[in-house]
This record gives sequence, structure tokens and C-alpha cells, in this order.
Amino acid sequence: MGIPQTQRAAVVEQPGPDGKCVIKEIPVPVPNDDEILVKLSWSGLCHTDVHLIKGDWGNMGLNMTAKVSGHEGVGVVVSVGKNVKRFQVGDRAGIKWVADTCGNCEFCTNGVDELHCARQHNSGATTEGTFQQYVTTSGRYATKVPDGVSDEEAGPILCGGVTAYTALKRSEVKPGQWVVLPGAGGGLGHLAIQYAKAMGMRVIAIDGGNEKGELCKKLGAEVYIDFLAEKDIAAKVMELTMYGAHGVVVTAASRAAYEMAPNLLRPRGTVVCVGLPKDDFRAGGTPMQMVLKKLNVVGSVTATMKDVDEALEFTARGLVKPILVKGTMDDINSFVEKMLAGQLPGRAVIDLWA
Ligand code: 8ID
Ligand code: ZN
Repeated sequence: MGIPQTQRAAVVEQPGPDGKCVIKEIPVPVPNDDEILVKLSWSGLCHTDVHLIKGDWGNMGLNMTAKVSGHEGVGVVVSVGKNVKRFQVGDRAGIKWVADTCGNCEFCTNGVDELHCARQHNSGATTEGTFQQYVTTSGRYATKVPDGVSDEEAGPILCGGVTAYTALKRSEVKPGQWVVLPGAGGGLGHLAIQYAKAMGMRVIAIDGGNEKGELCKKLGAEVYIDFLAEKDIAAKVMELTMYGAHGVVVTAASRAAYEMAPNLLRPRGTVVCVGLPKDDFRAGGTPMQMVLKKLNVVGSVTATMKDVDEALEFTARGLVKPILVKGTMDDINSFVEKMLAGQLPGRAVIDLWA
């Protein structure tokens, strides 16, 4: 396949409160012996990209050192390093937040914890991301995209979908039990509704505005609570569930959502922390609440390669379908503003060639 010398990319010139993407012509990277070169077609836009572009996490030591953001990229392999056995030219490949791990440490080898590898690389943060037409990535850690999942749908599953899926598993909510989803109309949340339904859970969706409400209901939430309109969300959840919900998965990057979460739970319930607000505070309830209700507060970070394969399988089987707002590289900045205003239902995906 003819591989050009240069390509279009959305480059983040100065991450920070005024951070923006600028479209530039940059060199097409060359894979090393362990890498593949992927000609990307689509990339999802995750709120994590927004946090990084806007420098939200600088106070926590997490800054973009890469120039190009994005970590939900899908495309076709156009070149393969000589040590790579898993991919051939023409295969489809997906690039995730964790772009690569060392493969050798305790966390990489115990089968369930590779996300804690201290030597991992993160797409769009510490290694170049997916808002470009060509990207080099690990031939060992890239995901194989199954038939039956289009490129534009696979992208949002690679972070948003699989993060929602593993967070729901972390909640330990069982079929027939209640899960509350603050942030349900956003990228992770609208996929969480669908995974929760497929896993047999009963969903109470929380987000802001009618458009998100309609989306949440359409995707299978039994109840939608508008946090912009409802004064006493906890009372409403108690009324619906009698003793409170079994789990709350907080995908909203909001202090208010985290402060509310323990109040929505029944005894032995679980808050799963997923959203990553820029302000520094503690997640969890008061000691009295934690003790008397025997609550659990756990965190969940994206997903292992195995979880990603499972999450994609739900889409291949028609159980989880990302709701897409489609645009081009020129739309990234306006999508970022819409997400910050809470006005982007579902997931924005970028057609990298339009
Ligand atoms: O591995 C992880 N833990 C992980 C993976 C991927 C993303 C964590 N994240 C983090 C992102 O960095 C971000 O902080 O999850 C958060 C949500 O990402 P997203 O779903 O991509 O963002 P979004 O599409 O903007 O959706 C957020 C939703 O939350 C709602 C908004 O209206 C929006 O629909 N929301 C907010 I902000 N405050 C709310 C509140 N108080 C609220 N919904 C209910 N109650
Ligand atoms: Zn993400």
C-alpha cells in the first residue's frame, strides 16, 4: 500500500484552559520492529481528551506530553514491524487509552491487572494519539476489531464502552437489581445504560435536560432524573427502590455527582468512581454513613485487553450500539465546547479523512 510522507493531524499546540486543536500537516510515523502502522478511519472523542487539552489534571501531575490527542482510534494495518506476529497488512486494529504495557511486570503477567503497569504508554497523553490519519502502535497490545462492528462504532467502545462495562462489573450489581448512572446521557453513560440492560440490571439514569432524557429512555433506562430540575434526587431514588440502589456508577466528572452518590445507596451498596473531575476532593460518604450502611467505594479504570474483546462482542451481537455525533477534525474544538457545556448526547466521533 502506498504510504505518504505526511498526513493531516489535529495538533494540540498549548494544553491549558485555552487549549485548542490546530489542523497541521505532520510526518507519517514509521513503525519500529514491534509496532504496526495503522491508517485510522475514525476516532471517538472522550472527555479524557477534553481534560488533557484543557490541562485539567496538571495539579495531579497528568499532562499531555504528546502533540496529538485521542484514544478511541480504529483503522486498517498498512505496515507491520518484523517482530509482530498478531497482525498482518489489511487487518483492522483499534487503539486504546493504554497504548502499550511492558508485558513483563507483576501487573502485566497476572492476567487481570495490566492497567497498573508502571511502564504503560497512554494514547494522546504520553504517546501520540488518534486524531491523525496514521499512527504507530504496539503490535502486541493493539486490539483486533471483530467483524460485525463498524470502525466508527468500535472507536467509542475501545474506551467509553469498555470503561462503562468494567465499571458495571465492579459495582457487583446483579440481574434484577438497581444501578444509578449519574452522567447517563454522555459518552460513557449512554453505553453504560446499554451494558447494564444487557447484564440484566434495572437502570435509573441521571443527567441534565430533555434531550439527554429522551436518549436515556430510548436506550432502556426505566427512569430518568434531570439533575438540573430535580431538587431531591436521593428522595426520588429511595421512592423508586425502597431501600436505595445496589450500585451507583459515577461517570459524571462532577463533585456534586460524587457527593450525592453514597446517599443513593442501600446497605452494602457500592459507589464506582469513574469520572475524573479537575477539582481535588475525596469520593465517599461520611464515616457514619459508611459504617452504618456498610458501603463500598471502589474505582474503575478503563479495561484489560480481555475486557475490550468482551465489550466489542456486545456490539457485534447487536446489544450495545453507540449513539454517534459525527464530525471532522475541524469540528473537534466545537465538540469540546459542547461537552464542557453538557450538550453533547452520546459520543462524538471524528471522520479523519473528511
Ligand atoms: O477509566 C476511567 N475511569 C475513565 C475512562 C474514560 C473516561 C474515565 N473517564 C472519565 C473522563 O475523563 C470524564 O471525566 O469519565 C468522565 C466522563 O467521560 P465522558 O462520558 O466521555 O464525558 P461526557 O460525554 O461529557 O459525559 C459526562 C456526562 O455527565 C453529565 C453531563 O451532562 C454529561 O452528559 N453530568 C455532569 I458534567 N454533572 C452531572 C450531575 N451532577 C451529570 N450528570 C448527572 N449529575
Ligand atoms: Zn477515554
